[in-house]
Amino acid sequence: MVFDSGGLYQPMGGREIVCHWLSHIKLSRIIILVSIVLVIVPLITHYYLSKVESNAPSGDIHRTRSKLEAFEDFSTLKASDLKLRIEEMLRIKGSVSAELRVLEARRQRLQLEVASFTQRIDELKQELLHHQTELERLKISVEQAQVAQREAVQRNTPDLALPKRLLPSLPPATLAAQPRGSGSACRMHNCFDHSRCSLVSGFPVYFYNPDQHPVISPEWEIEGFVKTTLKQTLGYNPHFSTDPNTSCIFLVLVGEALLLRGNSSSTVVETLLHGLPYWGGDGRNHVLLNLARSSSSVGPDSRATSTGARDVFRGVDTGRALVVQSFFSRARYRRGFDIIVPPILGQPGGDVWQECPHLLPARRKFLLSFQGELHRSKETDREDDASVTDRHQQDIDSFVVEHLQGMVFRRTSDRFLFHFECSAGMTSPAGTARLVKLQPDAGGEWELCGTESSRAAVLRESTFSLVLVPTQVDVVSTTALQTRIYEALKNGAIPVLLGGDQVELPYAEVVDWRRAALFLPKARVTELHFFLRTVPDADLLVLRRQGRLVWERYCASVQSTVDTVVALVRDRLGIPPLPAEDEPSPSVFNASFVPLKTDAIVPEAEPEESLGPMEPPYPSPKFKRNYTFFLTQGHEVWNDWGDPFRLYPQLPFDLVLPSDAKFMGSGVGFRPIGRGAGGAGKEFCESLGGNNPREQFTIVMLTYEREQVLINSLGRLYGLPYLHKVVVVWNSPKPPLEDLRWPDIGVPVHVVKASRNSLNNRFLPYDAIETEAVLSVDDDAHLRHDEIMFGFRVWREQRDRVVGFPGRFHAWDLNHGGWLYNSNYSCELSMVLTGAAFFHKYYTYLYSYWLPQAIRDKVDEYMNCEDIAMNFLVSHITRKPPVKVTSRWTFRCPGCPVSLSEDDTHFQERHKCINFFTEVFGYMPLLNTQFRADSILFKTRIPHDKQKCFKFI
Ligand SMILES: *[C@@H]1O[C@H](CO)[C@@H](O)[C@H](O)[C@H]1NC(C)=O
Ligand SMILES: *[C@@H]1O[C@H](CO)[C@@H](O)[C@H](O)[C@H]1NC(C)=O
Ligand SMILES: *[C@@H]1O[C@H](CO)[C@@H](O)[C@H](O)[C@H]1NC(C)=O
Ligand SMILES: *[C@@H]1O[C@H](CO)[C@@H](O)[C@H](O)[C@H]1NC(C)=O
Ligand SMILES: *[C@H]1O[C@H](CO)[C@@H](O)[C@H](O)[C@H]1NC(C)=O
Repeated sequence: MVFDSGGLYQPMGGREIVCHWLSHIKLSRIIILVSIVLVIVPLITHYYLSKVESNAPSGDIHRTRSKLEAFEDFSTLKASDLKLRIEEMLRIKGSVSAELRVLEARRQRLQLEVASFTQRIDELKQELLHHQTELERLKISVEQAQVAQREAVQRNTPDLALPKRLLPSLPPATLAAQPRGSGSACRMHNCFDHSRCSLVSGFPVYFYNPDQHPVISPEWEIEGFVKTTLKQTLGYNPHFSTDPNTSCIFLVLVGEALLLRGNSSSTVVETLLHGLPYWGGDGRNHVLLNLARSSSSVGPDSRATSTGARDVFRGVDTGRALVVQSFFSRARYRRGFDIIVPPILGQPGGDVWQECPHLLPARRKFLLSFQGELHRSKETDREDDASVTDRHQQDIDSFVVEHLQGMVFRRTSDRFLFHFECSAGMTSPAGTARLVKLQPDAGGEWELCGTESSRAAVLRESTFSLVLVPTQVDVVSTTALQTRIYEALKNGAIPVLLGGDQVELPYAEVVDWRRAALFLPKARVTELHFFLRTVPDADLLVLRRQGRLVWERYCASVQSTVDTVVALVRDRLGIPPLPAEDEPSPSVFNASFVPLKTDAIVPEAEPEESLGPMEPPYPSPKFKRNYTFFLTQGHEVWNDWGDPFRLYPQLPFDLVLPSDAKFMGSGVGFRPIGRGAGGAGKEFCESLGGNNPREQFTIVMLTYEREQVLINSLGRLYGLPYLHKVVVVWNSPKPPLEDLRWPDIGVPVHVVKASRNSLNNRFLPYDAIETEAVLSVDDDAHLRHDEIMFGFRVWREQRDRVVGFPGRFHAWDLNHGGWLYNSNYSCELSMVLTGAAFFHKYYTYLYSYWLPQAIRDKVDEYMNCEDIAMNFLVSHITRKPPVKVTSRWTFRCPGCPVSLSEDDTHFQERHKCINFFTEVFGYMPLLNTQFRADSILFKTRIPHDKQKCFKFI
């Protein structure tokens, strides 16, 4: 209410009165009067106006007039009258102000009322908006459900699931004895009984207990270590079976001869072999393991000149059995049938990573090193065709050696270490050097000098390690050669095989050796130095890293050798591996207990936009590529990111279809935006789009005795689109309080009872996780729905990476060297913490079963660093940095113990973790990135009738 004097009171009249009066009264009074008038006039105005208001609408104007007329006589009044008048005026003033107060109160009341109505309107508008969003969402949901229904109706190829393993029921039938030597032409198609190995058999492997069925000459000793270890490790192999009736292949450990005497060994071996209960006349589907073990890992009391495995099968009729060993002559080796393995040199037990040096620096003291001595056996002096060839080869070798020796004296900054004769002085400081005759009957073999540790010392100082293949051309592999390669890989010296074109390396049909070693024909020895100098650091490190991968995965121990042999035969047959095991997820509640529910969810903040449809639960399809994935991605599985020993339900590397496929016959499961026509925000929110079929994600939340924090976090997930399930890992030994009220958020909340309180539980491959996408969040993390949705969409396009919100980096310690963990603001990051990040379920298997145990132990020791370990793992596998996603606000967690993450010991531990993990991996796998994902139309000017992808991000 504006109090305006202009309307009813005439200002002209007022001024006239004053003028008239002035002429009669002295100046001194004038001032008083003026002030009085100045006070009174407005008061009167108030008064009359209030009268006007209260007595409206009629009669009041007249009354106002009469009052005003009284002022006409004002001039004629005496001072005493004036006083009276003033008193009256004051009285009037009093009543006026009283009325004013009332009015003011009323005004305020009305204002309040207006405000409350406005608020109500706003609320209603909000509600309307919410209902519209909800309606919108329901509409989308209905549409999506219809699409899903149509899909289900149209699908004419039902999911295949073979009901039963097809297994043979009898041991191999005994066939009539084959003529001697008929096995020499064996290949898989003519000597292998495929009928025992159905695609769905699961590839059972029977192992003859070497104590019950020893295949060794009575004069030989089988080495206890290999026998015991093999028995143990086979127990860990999932294909291992004790039932010969149903098995596909039969493993036979053939005596590792430590000592060979006499001449009848071949007959003895043959008799023992043919006497095996399931030999079946020709040894079909038998795999004869002859695992070499070099003397250096045998105890000091053992015979100094013990041999590794020689060709124990010389003169033995092995029939149709596959032969697995390190030594093969060209005549005996049946490519694609027999298997070359590295010698067994690993120490029993212990993590293999501890045996490897750091991959860096790229260049070491010596560019190239070689230590060995050419062994010339009497056999090569025989006068026949082979020896003529061998002589020629010996000439070549002499030339090679001469040339190499010349290289040392050339004017070059590169350093070489060549010893072509073993001598006590050079090999080991302790002077215990001795010649290890690994292949006494193989002429032209380059024998190893010194002990394993003295050789390792040299290899660790060498960038490249020269491997001279035997002079003999009729061998495809020798134990000494394989030992050299094994030791070079282990010690990070890249093997350079001079004459590499004439030999075969272990598991060559699956392992791509060209990524781990260099091959040169002997004739190129003159170009060797030039060639090595051209290798840039990046390639050098790739070669070295790949070498270590091959060594760790396929060579390092008895276990890896046996697993690889089994996997290789299985791979040949096209049978898929057995599935990786999920972790059982027992509920924290017993079967009879029904947890209490909260009455109704009051969403903390209304979603202001429709983010996606509400869908019925849709677990990701599993095991769709059992029989094809080894065909299309087998190379990567064996040589890159894969694990050839296990079958995983899905992989982050699964292939994508060409874009047109989804519109031309392969559209099942796809949800193209605008049904393929595309579109901005509105259409975008209706479908997932992208290159992958529809899917949902699982939230995994680790919690420890913070029930209310957890319950609040769960409540905030109400109405989150594409959420399949929430898996809460209950790390506390105490079960949740019985009267704890759990929010009903529209999707199942599965509370898993953890077997112990460990941060590693966050990454267990629980069977309750039925989607590929896993969103790992801290129990106190506060993520908005649009942030989660956007993160999910980004992850769908970066399925092999960690995609999330809080970024951190590893910084170089300028003062002390080594790595520091850093959480400061930075324009570069290398880790995304798993307190709020998406990753593929595949990585939970790798984290739990594949990562060296030392890392999980360190996580348990510090109760810290599990997120760093996960980033290491993923960057190691992919060689890519994680992806940071824009959040609307900086990631925050209100209930977070700020003190904890800023706590000094917490940081100190994280520094230590980073350095320790680097040691385990042998290099720093983390990579830097300056990339952050925003939604496409973020900060883009778009027409008003179009919506952005997200309102705020
Ligand atoms: C693929 O392998 C998995 C795990 O062994 C099995 O559950 C699934 O039924 C198999 N699928 C087909 C089509 O054979
Ligand atoms: C394997 O088959 C044989 C012959 O039918 C039978 O005697 C034997 O009990 C079977 N063994 C097993 C483990 O089933
Ligand atoms: C299940 O748990 C509830 C509460 O913890 C307990 O009262 C009840 O006896 C349990 N029932 C069984 C069968 O263990
Ligand atoms: C983070 O930045 C502050 C201020 O620049 C600095 O004092 C502190 O040392 C930094 N912390 C780390 C871990 O680098
Ligand atoms: C070697 O074989 C011959 C003929 O079979 C036999 O007479 C001789 O005793 C054998 N020598 C040894 C050490 O077994």
